[in-house]
Amino acid sequence: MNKDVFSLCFMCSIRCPIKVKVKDGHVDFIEGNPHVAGIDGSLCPRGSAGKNLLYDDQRVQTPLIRDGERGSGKWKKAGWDEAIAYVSDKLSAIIKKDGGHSVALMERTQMATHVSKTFLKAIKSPNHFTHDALCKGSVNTACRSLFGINDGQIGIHYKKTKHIVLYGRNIFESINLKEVNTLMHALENGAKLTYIDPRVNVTASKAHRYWMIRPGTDLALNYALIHVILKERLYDAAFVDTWVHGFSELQEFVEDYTPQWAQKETGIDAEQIIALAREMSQDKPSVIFHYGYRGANHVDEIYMRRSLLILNALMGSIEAQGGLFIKKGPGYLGKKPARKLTEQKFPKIEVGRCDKVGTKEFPLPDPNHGVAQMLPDAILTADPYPVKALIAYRMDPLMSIADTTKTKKALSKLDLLVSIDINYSDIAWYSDVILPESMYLERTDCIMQGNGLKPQMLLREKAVEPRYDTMEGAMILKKIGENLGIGDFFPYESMDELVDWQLEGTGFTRQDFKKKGFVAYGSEQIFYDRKNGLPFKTPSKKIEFKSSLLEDAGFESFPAYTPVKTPGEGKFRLVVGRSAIHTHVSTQNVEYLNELQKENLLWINTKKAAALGIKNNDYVQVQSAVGKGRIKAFVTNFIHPEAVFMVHGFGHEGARAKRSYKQGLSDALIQENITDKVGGSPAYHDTFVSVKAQNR
Ligand SMILES: Nc1nc2c(c(=O)[nH]1)N[C@H]1C(S)=C(S)[C@@H](COP(=O)(O)OP(=O)(O)OC[C@H]3O[C@@H](n4cnc5c(=O)[nH]c(N)nc54)[C@H](O)[C@@H]3O)O[C@H]1N2
Ligand SMILES: Nc1nc2c(c(=O)[nH]1)N[C@H]1C(S)=C(S)[C@@H](COP(=O)(O)OP(=O)(O)OC[C@H]3O[C@@H](n4cnc5c(=O)[nH]c(N)nc54)[C@H](O)[C@@H]3O)O[C@H]1N2
Ligand code: SF4
Ligand SMILES: [Mo]
Repeated sequence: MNKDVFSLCFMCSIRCPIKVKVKDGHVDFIEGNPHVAGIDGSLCPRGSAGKNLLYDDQRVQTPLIRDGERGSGKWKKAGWDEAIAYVSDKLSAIIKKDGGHSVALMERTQMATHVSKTFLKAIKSPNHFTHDALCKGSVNTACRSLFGINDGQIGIHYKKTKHIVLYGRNIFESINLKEVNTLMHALENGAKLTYIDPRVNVTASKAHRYWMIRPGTDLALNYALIHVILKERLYDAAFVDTWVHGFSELQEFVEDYTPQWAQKETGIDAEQIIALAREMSQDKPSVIFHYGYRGANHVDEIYMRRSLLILNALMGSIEAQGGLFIKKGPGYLGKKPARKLTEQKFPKIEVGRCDKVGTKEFPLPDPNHGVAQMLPDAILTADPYPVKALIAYRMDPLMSIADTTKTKKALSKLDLLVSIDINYSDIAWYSDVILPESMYLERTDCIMQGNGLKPQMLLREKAVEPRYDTMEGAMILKKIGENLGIGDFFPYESMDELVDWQLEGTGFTRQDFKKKGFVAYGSEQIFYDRKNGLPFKTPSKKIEFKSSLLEDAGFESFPAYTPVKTPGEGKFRLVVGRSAIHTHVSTQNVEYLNELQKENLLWINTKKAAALGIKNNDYVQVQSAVGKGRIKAFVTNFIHPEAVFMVHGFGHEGARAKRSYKQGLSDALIQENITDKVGGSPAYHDTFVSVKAQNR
């Protein structure tokens, strides 16, 4: 029997809407959902390889309990009842002795996140960690400091933009499919693209203007752009007068940051900086200074992100067609979003977070997400209290937190380490128990609320039955919860029942998703009135250049620029990023994707390589203060001489994932665990390394 099932891809976290063609209970073909504008049937390489993952026998097939040392790879197969009982008994003992707060759960935010949050709230633990800080924590804090809302509530209107400036936002390789398609159309329709990156990548190759910036100096460039914009009065005066708080303070601050000053710091020609400021002003307000994710990750990252958002505000591009917009939820149309289990009443949690987020020591990062890279320290120091158990749910702290050696040392102190994963990831391999989740084509998931210009809801519907002895994450947590005596917080017996519960009061049923895979609350795009209807949630109700959030916490709104360190003799700044073929640390073992890219390479500047006696394809040793490893060199003119670059996510240790095992080098092994203590992001690019030729 043939059927088409609308669902959501999960080869990465973007969760593009898909149409799955099913033939006799097997997935025959996956394509993008043709009903969704911007997707129009398309998929990225990883999305197309979803079928390959489904039929891969190298993913985890049954629950497993460790039968040797941590990381020894010795496993005992277990039934679900046995594995759940094992985990629950251990958790129960830990909670009894050390309290619920000694249990942490770490996950890449996803649709069932409200279930994991419920689990922790019910056992009275504040220690829910998401990927957010690792990915864009300082962007989140920067947005809250300026607008009073976080980056998740802000969108980018690529479709109508006239000029977009990307700072290391490698949009054509670090893919969000809808953004790629929409921006390509905008470029075809005459939009301009300026790209700034110490490395010439695919996005650089598509840009009208490319600047090879000296790594880490984006903030200097932005201060100079602001200087020119204010000096030449290139800003949107009406918008700024109405909506900006702290304009004169900014004016005074940027006085000395001239383009000539920035040229020395960034390596970008002063005349070029002035030209960009003027061009952007001509096209305002339909312009975007993209605030990015992972481009420049340094200890002062929050100020770099703020400077980008300030540039947008000066151009009046907030809530403008072709600029940035504030996302609208169903509430705007008088309708209700999907329910979340977290709306229930929970017992009071008496202690603060173990990463100290929300305390005087670490006041500004978002406590809804925590700062995951602080967890190793929290475990090692037992300050403010011991953490005894960790559930890693679709997140790998060993590869996604810098300094694997330190993370491993911390995890080895835990009484219990559980992974809910689909793969033999490094963290699963190191765990005490692996609880295998059904992969996305095999599971119905919680509702995805799609806020934006047109609020929607989307559903991941199961396309085929699970191939192996796996379960949905929301069911796994419910079963553990039942054993711990908190079962009442999980009022469902199946995913269908949970989705039905979520849809109560929304006016929609599961049936409504069958037609197109999503439901829309309204048909028109909603823009707020820029004259008097912008709902900023700051104390001044304006965009706070002078930020009460920062200043109340004892930080400056406009700290003086600190010159960026030059790497010492024979040293380089290690920068990392993604490739179009793989997702973070998840897909390196997927057969087709592994064929396309099996290992990562170390990009190194031609002249620097020659001086070190390194030739293309030679093995080199990369060493930092915390780790070292071997990787092949890619010798190229297309990288700034101060930097070396590698793609994140290689060098896996899970031996049963045979194709990716020990292929390439893990960036996390080399990077130091340093944090922007104001914004919350890791300063991934503040590690300096030496590079040596190795005997072939
Ligand atoms: N060193 C270093 N660290 C980084 C980064 C970096 O560039 N370098 N980038 C940062 C960024 S931007 C991000 S967003 C984070 C991402 O960090 P992570 O969330 O850790 O990375 P992912 O590869 O998305 O997924 C992690 C785990 O989810 C598992 N998984 C995949 N699909 C499923 C599923 O359907 N169910 C379950 N239960 N598990 C599944 C994978 O096997 C993998 O073990 O990493 C951050 N950390
Ligand atoms: N194919 C694929 N697509 C993805 C993902 C994936 O894993 N795979 N992950 C998704 C996620 S979670 C995220 S966060 C995004 C990340 O998307 P991006 O934010 O675009 O991040 P990266 O891929 O890390 O690219 C970082 C770029 O910044 C450059 N860079 C390094 N230092 C500097 C600097 O000082 N200044 C400037 N201007 N640039 C610098 C690097 O050379 C690199 O090209 O991608 C998303 N899309
Ligand atoms: S961007 Fe690619 S991998 Fe990510 S959800 Fe979309 S199709 Fe899937
Ligand atoms: Mo990310």
